[in-house]
Amino acid sequence: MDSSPATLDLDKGKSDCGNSVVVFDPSVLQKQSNIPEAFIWPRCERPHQPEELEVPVVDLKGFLEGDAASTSRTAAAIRGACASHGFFQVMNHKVDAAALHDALRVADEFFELPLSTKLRARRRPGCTWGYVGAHADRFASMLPWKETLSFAYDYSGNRDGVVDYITSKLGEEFQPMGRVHRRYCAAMKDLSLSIMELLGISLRMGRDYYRNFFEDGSSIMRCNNYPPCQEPELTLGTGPHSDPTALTILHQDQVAGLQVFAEGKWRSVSPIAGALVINIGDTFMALTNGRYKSCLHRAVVNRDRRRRSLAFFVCPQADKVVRPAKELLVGRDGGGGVPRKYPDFTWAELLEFTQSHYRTDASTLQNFTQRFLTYSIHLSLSSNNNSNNKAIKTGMNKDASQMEVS
Ligand SMILES: O=C(O)CCC(=O)C(=O)O
Repeated sequence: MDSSPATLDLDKGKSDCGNSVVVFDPSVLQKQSNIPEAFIWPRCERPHQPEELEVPVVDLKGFLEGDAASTSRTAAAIRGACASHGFFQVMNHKVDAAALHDALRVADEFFELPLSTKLRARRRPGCTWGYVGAHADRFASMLPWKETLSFAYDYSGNRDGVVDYITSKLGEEFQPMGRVHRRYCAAMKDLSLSIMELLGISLRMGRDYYRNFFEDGSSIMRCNNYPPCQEPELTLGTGPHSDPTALTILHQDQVAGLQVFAEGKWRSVSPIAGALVINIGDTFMALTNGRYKSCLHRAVVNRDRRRRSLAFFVCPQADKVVRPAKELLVGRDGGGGVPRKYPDFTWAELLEFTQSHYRTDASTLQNFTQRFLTYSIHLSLSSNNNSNNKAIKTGMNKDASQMEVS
């Protein structure tokens, strides 16, 4: 029985931090009879067969064709799902089937490359983009059984950013892969802005409110590859987390694996051919002052079949201030009585927090809020001597006093 990690020293014997790291090379790992210790999760986190989560499968046809009755039914279904767990599926979304199919195909082609080629795109310390095997560059235990490739997609800037990124890392011969991802991301951008319209209607904010907020955003595309695992009952493909971003559009292949923690239990969200899974992230939860929920989710792996998913994470422009509309802070009696749950923040600040502090989980936004409160109290104490500090510049002192931390 060999349970030692398959290790490989990168860059002449060292990883970026100077240590040897676990390298996620499925062709090596799958030959071992047991998975390495670093991939074994604590008993309480391990997967089991869950019940199915009831998520609405929303038909977007009527909404996209301007049918008012269908739009209000769709908005009502979304409102119910977002207020309870934040997950729903959409069909008839007008994303071309070929774009969906091709994006999974080129992701497969990438993950089938030799490890040394994939590592040309490896994520650099402090960077969000690149190729990562099992997050072994950041963590040493409870590693996920997956490899990922992530890159940015700018909503208003350089159209060719995706192609440029991919070819700059992997070489000019990867242009076709870059073009397929560029087309997929453009389709996801359009869909995300349509969903922002529906979210605006569902919150009675009007269809343009969130569309306008996100239309100059910069989103993140992540391709996930979960190879078959010889001991799937001991590990996870993606650990429990909530998305710090605003909205996620997930294209999962037909292999089940996504689970959501709702009503106190893990429940599965099975793939439906042609449908895309949508979920609310922490940033949108903050924009609604907690009315719409960002929920813990994870992915499990299985013994026989590999699973792939494409996660498109919708983010606001980095410096835009995330703050709930005043209409969402009106109390039942029509007064402004609803306390703020989170501070004003920018996406850049939340991203920095998630990269340098925690694996994101159900408490990320709460911990981030707590840190902001501590920071602003500290700065307000010292502001007598220094009136030009960051807390004052960003308005945090004022907002901290309006917040409720549960
Ligand atoms: O693969 C999945 O089903 C979930 C992926 C996910 O949650 C992520 O990439 O953050």
